[in-house]
Amino acid sequence: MSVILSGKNVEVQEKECDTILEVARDAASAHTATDWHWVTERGCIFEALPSSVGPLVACSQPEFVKHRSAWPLSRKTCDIIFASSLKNLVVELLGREACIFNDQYIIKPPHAGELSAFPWHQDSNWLRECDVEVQPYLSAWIALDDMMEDMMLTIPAGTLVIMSSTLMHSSLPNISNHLRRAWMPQFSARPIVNCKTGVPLALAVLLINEGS
Ligand SMILES: O=C(O)CCC(=O)C(=O)O
Repeated sequence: MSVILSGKNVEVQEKECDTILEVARDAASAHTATDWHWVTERGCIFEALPSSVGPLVACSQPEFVKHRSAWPLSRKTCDIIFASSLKNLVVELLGREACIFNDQYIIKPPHAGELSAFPWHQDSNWLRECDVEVQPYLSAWIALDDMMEDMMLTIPAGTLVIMSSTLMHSSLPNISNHLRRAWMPQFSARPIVNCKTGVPLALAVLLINEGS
C-alpha cells in the first residue's frame, strides 16, 4: 500500500468520478442530492465506458483513448493509464502484454450502511461463468478521498492497494458523513477473450503499444 497518485492526479480522478456520477444521476432520474438509493442499487460500481463500446474500442489503444477522452471522461486519465508510475508498476508485475481489463469507480454514499458493504469475494469469481481462458489479473484500488477508520482504512487520497484477482477480500459500509470514492482499474497479463469468438470479455487494451 503506497501513495501512487499526486494531488493533481487525485483531482483529475475526483472530477471525472463526480462527472460520471452526475451523468448517471440524470439517467437514473434521481433529482435530489440526498437521494442515494440508486447508487447502492447498482452496487456502488460505475464503469467509465459503457460495455456497449464494442470490440474495436475494447482492443485498440488509439480507439480506446479517443473514446476515453471524450466527455464526460477526462483525457488526463489516459495519461495515468498509459504513462505513469501506475502503468510502470503494472507492467513490472504482469509483463509487457499487460492490458487494461476494467475501468471503474466504486462510489459509496454517506451513511449508506450495509448496502455499501462488499461481502467476501474474489474479483475473478464472475469469470467462472464465462467461456474464457482466464489470465492472471489484478485490481488497482486507489482511494480518491482521505479515508478514516470509519470508512475502512486510515489512508490519504491517492493511496494504492494492489490485489490479485484471486485474493479473498471484503469491505465495510460507509458510515461516515462523506462520499467515499475510489477508482479501481483492473489489469490483465494478456487479453481475456472469449475462447470461441476471440471477442474480449471486457477491455483488452495493451498498455504498451508496440506499434507507436
Ligand atoms: O471499495 C471497496 O469498498 C471495495 C471494492 C471491492 O472490493 C471490489 O470492487 O471488488
